[in-house]
Amino acid sequence: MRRHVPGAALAVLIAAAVVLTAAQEQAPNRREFTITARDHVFTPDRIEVSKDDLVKITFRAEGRPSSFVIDAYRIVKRAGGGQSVTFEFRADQPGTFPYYCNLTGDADCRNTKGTLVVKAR
Ligand SMILES: [Cu+2]
Repeated sequence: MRRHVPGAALAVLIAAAVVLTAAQEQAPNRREFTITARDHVFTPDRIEVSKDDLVKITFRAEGRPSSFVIDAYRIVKRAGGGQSVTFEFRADQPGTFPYYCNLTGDADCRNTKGTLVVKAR
């Protein structure tokens, strides 16, 4: 037996679906973190986001200069001692990525490490 859906009701349903889809595409999750480097330690040393989040990081070097590098995202940021740098990126690659300091003036820089986790949706 065939059921008849009133045309107006169908139009409302379609309109609602279109609005929901548009909202999901236009409103990425925004995530904000402050990461501090002090005495060759990043705090926090792990951040977790979801794929396609828009990630804003304020990177601050306490004391000596430091840098913040994520190879897979081609991020290389440097902050002078006592200074901050703020940047954004879209977490479009899922996976686990190290972040580290690539400065060479100080041997301990190579031990300044953290982990970015981008979870698949
Ligand atoms: Cu360093």
